[in-house]
Amino acid sequence: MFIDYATLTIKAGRGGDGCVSFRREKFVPKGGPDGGDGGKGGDVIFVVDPNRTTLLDFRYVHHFEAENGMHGSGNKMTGRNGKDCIIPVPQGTLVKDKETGEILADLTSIGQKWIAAKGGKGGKGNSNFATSVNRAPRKATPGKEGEEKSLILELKLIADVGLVGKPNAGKSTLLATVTAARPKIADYPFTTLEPNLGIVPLPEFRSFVMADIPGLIEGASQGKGLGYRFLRHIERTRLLLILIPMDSENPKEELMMLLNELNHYSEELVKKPRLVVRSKSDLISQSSIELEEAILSFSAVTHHNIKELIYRIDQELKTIPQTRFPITTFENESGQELYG
Ligand SMILES: Nc1nc2c(ncn2[C@@H]2O[C@H](COP(=O)(O)OP(=O)(O)OP(=O)(O)O)[C@@H](O)[C@H]2O)c(=O)[nH]1
Ligand SMILES: [Mg+2]
Repeated sequence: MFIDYATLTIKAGRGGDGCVSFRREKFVPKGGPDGGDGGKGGDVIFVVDPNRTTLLDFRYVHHFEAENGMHGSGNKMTGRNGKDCIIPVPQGTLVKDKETGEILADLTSIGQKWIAAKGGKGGKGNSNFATSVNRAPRKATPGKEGEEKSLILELKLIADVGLVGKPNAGKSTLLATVTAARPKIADYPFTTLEPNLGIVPLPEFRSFVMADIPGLIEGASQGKGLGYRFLRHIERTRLLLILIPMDSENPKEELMMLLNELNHYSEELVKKPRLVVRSKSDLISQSSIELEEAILSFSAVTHHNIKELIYRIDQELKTIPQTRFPITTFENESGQELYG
């Protein structure tokens, strides 16, 4: 899943009607006109909320309406304005018109507000229409309808964690274990040909995004294998998770090789915060060689230490500032741009 996607319909409030009313006074059968104006209909407003990270909420609620304005009343009372409908969205939400596909808004900064549908104006009460020749106008205007729209929301997911390892290290298996993503998994190298993203759910409605890329081999920076050209997809991740399988013949050398390839690609990549972990802990045996740098071992097959792994990643991410923009763009085989 590269792009989180939702469709919804919104309707702004209708303006309240203007009122036809006349002052009632003793002995004056018809006083002057005193009909008030209708209130304005509420707007539908999108607000970028730092606590949202996905569009999951919109899977369940698809329709949003702002309140109508109240009608005007006698005594020149203006109707109350309708309440706005505020819709919190994650940073990076792109809003498109569902019919035309036109981009209506790109909501990129925290706190940014965008009026998605304007509420209708209130109508005028008859007190507005009195003239010297018509002192008792029966005219008032109705409130205007609020705007109504069908929208598409798209969220460009930016990965927080990038998985790095040799082919067959178990990267895709880990992604499939901890997210709803279903990448291809097989016991041959270069199973993964394209990056995969998944959302790792955390307690309290938090989450982080994990990116799985093709495996890296020695000489990758000279163009060997596939992984190298995908490294740019993890350039903007906040944390690298380096997987060294438990059955590696020389874990230390394997780690050095991976770091070397990262370094060849860019110094920034090798300087990026990282956690080194051992995958396939179920394969631990007499011949398994220790790796000092590794903080833990886990198995995607037996689920040994999976919770602990997620916890450690989450703790680490909490220490790394969130730099969500600019965005990395993924490209799939057909050259179509996907976001990551
Ligand atoms: N025993 C064991 N096998 C695992 C584990 N995780 C993955 N595997 C197996 O290792 C093989 C490779 O797994 P993948 O997840 O495809 O490896 P990858 O790192 O994504 O490989 P590439 O996409 O080629 O880079 C598959 O046969 C998996 O079933 C594990 O925790 N324990
Ligand atoms: Mg893979």
